Amino acid sequence: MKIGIIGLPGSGKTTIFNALTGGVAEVSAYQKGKKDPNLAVVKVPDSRLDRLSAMYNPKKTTHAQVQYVDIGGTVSAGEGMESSMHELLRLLHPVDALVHVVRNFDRPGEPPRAEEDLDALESELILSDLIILEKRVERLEKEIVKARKGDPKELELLKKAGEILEGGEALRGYPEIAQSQMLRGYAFLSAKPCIVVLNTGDEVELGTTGLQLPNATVLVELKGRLEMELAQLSPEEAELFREDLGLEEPATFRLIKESYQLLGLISLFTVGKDEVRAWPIRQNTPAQKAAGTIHSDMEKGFIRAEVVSYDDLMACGSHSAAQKAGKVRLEGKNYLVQDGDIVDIRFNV
Ligand SMILES: Nc1nc2c(ncn2[C@@H]2O[C@H](COP(=O)(O)OP(=O)(O)OP(=O)(O)O)[C@@H](O)[C@H]2O)c(=O)[nH]1
Ligand SMILES: [Mg+2]
Repeated sequence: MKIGIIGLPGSGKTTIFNALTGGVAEVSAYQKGKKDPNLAVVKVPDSRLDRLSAMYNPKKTTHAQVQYVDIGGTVSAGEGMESSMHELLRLLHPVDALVHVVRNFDRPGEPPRAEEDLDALESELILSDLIILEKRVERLEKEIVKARKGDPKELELLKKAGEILEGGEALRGYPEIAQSQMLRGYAFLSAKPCIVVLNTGDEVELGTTGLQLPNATVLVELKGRLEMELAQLSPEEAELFREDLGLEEPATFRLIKESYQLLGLISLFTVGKDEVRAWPIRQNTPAQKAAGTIHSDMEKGFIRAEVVSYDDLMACGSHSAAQKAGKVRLEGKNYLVQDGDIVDIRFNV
C-alpha cells in the first residue's frame, strides 16, 4: 500500500515526509534539480495495539505499515509541463492514494494562496487524465468500428469519465468509474483517493484558513515544519515540547490514520507471547481470505477463526474472562472480519 505525496514546488512535501518518517530528507531539493523520490515505510499508530501489547507483554509488537513516496518538485503549469507531467505519471502510476500538500505559509514576497494552489494542481490532475483518456477514446472508437475489437462497454465508461473531467471534476467522487476494474489500468490520477494537507505556517492559527475542498477529498491541517522538527527530537524531548505547546499527539498521526482509512484498510490483531501484531486488511474481507494475509497456509487449510472484539476483550480484562462471558466466537470462512477483531486462526495443512 503506497501513498504518493504531491504538491506544487516548495509547498512542503519533503517537510511533511520528514514529519511522517522522522527522517531528514533534504528540503528544497527541487531547486537543486534533485528528482529522485524519497521513499519510506511508516508505522500506523494504534492505541489499541499498545494496550494489547501491555496486556500480553510479547517479545515483539508489530504495527501495520503504510509506504509514502515524496515526489520532488511536482509539475507547475507552463514551460516543460508536458515532460514533467510524463515523469509524474510514471512515478504516480503505482500509488494507491495521494496526499496533496498545499502551502499555507509565507514565502518572501509570496503570501500563501492556498485555494488557488490547490485548484491549480487539482486542475492539472484532471487535465492529465483527460489527455490520456482522449487518446484512448479515439483509438478505441477506430478499433470498434474497423476491426470489431475493443470493448464498447469500456468506451462507454471512458466517455462518461470524459464528461466528468471536462466539467472540471475529479473522477474520485464517482465510484462507478474510480473503482472500475476495466479502467484500472489507466491509473487515472484524479481517480485516486486524496487527502489535502494544508501545511500551515508557525505564525498562523490552525483552523482559521477557509478552503473550498475539491470533490471527495479529506482535509488534514498541520504545521509541517513544526511537526518535522518535533519528529526529529528524541521521544522524551518531543513529549516535553508537546506538553508545552498543548499538543496531544503528533498531527502526523491523524494524517497516517486518515491515509490508512482512505486506502480502505482496517486492522485485525493477532496476540500471543511472541508477538502482538496489527494486520492491514481491506474492509469486508471474509475470514478465510484475511487468514491469507497472516500466512498462506492459514488460508489454504482454514478451518475456523476464533474471534473476540477488542472492546469485549478490554471490557472483560483477559481472554479467559472473555471466554467465560461468552464473548469469544467461532466464525466460519465467510465471516466478514471487523476492525479491531482479535483473531486466532485454526487451520490444518
Ligand atoms: N514557515 C514554514 N516554512 C515551511 C513549512 N514547510 C516547509 N517550509 C519551507 O518551505 C521550503 C520548501 O519546503 P520543502 O519541504 O522542501 O517543499 P517541497 O514541496 O518538498 O519542495 P520541492 O520538492 O522543491 O518541490 C523549505 O525552505 C521549508 O523549510 C512550514 O510549515 N512553515
Ligand atoms: Mg521536496
